[in-house]
Amino acid sequence: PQRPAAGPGTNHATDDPFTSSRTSWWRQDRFGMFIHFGAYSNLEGEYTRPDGTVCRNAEWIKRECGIPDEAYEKQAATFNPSAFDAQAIVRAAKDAGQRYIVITSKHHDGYAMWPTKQNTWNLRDHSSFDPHRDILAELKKAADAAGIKLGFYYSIWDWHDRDFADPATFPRYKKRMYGQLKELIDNYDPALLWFDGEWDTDNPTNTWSRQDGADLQAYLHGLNPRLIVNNRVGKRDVVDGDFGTPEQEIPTEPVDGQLWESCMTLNDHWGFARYDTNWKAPATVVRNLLDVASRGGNYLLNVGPDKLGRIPQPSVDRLREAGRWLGAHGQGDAVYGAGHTGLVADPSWGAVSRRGNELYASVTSWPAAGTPLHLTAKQPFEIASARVLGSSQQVKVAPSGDGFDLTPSGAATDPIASVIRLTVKPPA
Ligand code: FHN
Repeated sequence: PQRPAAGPGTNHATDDPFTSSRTSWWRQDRFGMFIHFGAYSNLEGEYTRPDGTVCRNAEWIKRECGIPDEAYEKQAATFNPSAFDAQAIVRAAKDAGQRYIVITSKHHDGYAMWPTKQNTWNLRDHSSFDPHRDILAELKKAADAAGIKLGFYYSIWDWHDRDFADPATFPRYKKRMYGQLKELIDNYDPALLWFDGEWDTDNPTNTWSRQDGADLQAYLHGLNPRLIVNNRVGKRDVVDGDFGTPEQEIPTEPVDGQLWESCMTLNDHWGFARYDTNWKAPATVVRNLLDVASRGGNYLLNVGPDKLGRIPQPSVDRLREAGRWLGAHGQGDAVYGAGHTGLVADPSWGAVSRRGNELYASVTSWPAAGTPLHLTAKQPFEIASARVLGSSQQVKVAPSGDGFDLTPSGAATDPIASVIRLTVKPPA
């Protein structure tokens, strides 16, 4: 189920997200970890129906496999993520170079991953998990200790709450939703709320309106004026929060004339699916990140913990390799705090980002000796110096046509991508 493309929006925050101090950490950090973890994780992607047929899905398994409420509630009662290790999760994010985390606090199935007082459909009251533990509190403590910002995904669409599906009783649902969001803000102080499930194309009972979105955003900023909120807080064509959320894609142009973050899975699913084998290569992860950063976007890359709460080893391995690249030779400077340049690289060889007076040409297809890489300049640039990170080789910079050519003298420094750092002469 993919959301329709977002339309133009108006930000209802009190300031301009592009320049606000409220969003500055988010605009600098660039790379985050998405975590899809919930009662669906307990099924690990597979459900055997009473007639013996096997149905596969991840976080949509209840709806897509037609699991009756009582059967889903029965399986959720066995959910026991005893191996959930917040420090290991934060370490995996740090090792990947991911500087913020967004975890599902409540997905469409309505199951809350914290001890909410609004209902008993949650990890504290409806599971086999240790009632003395609170995984969101554990993650918040570990994230704070590691200097990682923590945000919560929250689905407006709720398949479990009876009052959601009936427009006549929807206000009762909305009251509980506001109550849950206040619990999350008061008890865990998230830096960001990542809403979802606001769309109504495949959800005819969803009566969430434009005004609902604007009211919710005002309510949230009343609780915490520093909170960052994504564009799925309300109807995408009017109320759009602080940033757009293209999903499983990298848009070539800015989304809705606003900040944006591309969210993607590392394999085929958001939630854990034991049968999933289609993993993105580390090179794909890094190249996507470089592409997104060069356009001034963020990249939110997902992990789906298994039923015990462990991040799958294939995820950990790929993320660690991405982090190795980012940490080598200062190559992360092409991403963190980097953004638009006014230059256009030829996508056949890579991307170019700007960070202050430094330009970073990230080359994913290194040229044969003596072959120039062309950069089209949309504005005049004067290059003071150029060097390949991690190498002593020289780079010849020469004006050429509508921009300039870069001709390195030696070989690439990294099979994933090599970075040529260009120092721009400040304007006279
Ligand atoms: O339906 C959800 C889906 O399960 C997942 O959470 C993604 C992540 O952005 N959002 C919705 C689909 O657009």
